Amino acid sequence: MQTKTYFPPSELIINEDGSVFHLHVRPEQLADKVILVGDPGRVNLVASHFDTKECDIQSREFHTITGTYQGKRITVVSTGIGCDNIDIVLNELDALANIDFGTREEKDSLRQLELVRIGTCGGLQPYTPAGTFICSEISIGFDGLLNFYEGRNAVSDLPLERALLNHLGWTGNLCSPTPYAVHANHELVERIARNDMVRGITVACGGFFGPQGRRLRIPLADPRQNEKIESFEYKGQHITNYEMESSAIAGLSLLLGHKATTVCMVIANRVKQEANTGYKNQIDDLIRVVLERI
Ligand code: R1P
Ligand code: URA
Repeated sequence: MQTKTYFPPSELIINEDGSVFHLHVRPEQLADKVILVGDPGRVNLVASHFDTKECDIQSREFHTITGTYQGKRITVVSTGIGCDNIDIVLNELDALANIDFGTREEKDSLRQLELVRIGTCGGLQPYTPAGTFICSEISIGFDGLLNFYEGRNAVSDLPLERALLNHLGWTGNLCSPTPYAVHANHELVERIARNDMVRGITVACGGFFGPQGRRLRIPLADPRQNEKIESFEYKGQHITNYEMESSAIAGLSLLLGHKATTVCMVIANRVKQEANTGYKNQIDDLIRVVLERI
């Protein structure tokens, strides 16, 4: 008989109240449908549409509310900014679903979560002006997170990674960490994006400025980065947007067996050099669409 893996207290940290270390959520408080947002303030906006609420938990940048929307039980969690936080949120959500907190052993059967990130992004094509909703069919991580996990190559689109690196002509420091390309869950993309969202390739960066080709006072290692990103084409698809979390969400979900995709509203178009700072009301439209379709 196969022995089950035991996860000791140093590896899976459980708080005294039975909640997981960073999120402070207990296993019974997690729904199968999960909406991830960056801004902790956006959690209240999502939950303002809920018909019922069963918990409201705040811990650091992680704000979690579980409730129901038209009969669907949904958890909304904020991740803060960046893929480093996604490593925490995805691993802790999966632990809540798939590890028995009493025995500290993996459960016998997989509980699959459905994860949809609702975020903001920078548009990289003339057809993605401010206000556009973009669904990430593929995410390319410039953040390096997935490189630390076994199986990284098995879940990645290696030919796409190679084609992009050739197109960028990057070597040395610019290739460290190596970019990884991962696909969102196809069924979820079809259900969430339908025919009214732009679908595309999203690049998730390890920063908002230099890594997204924004030059303020520090010159960039590759001043032509965005020009090259915008002109890249692979199997008829283009890179549509920059944000900072979708690659880690798609990659870790593939490794853990969950369904995931990211939808973002464009708040700055890099080609047109325009930004919309009054987007906070408009993102509610995207929230409503996702709540209907999740
Ligand atoms: C940067 O301003 C932040 O906005 C985007 C980026 O991914 C990054 O987190 O997403 P959110 O609006 O979800 O935070
Ligand atoms: N979020 C990003 O990461 N980049 C942008 O340009 C806008 C929002």
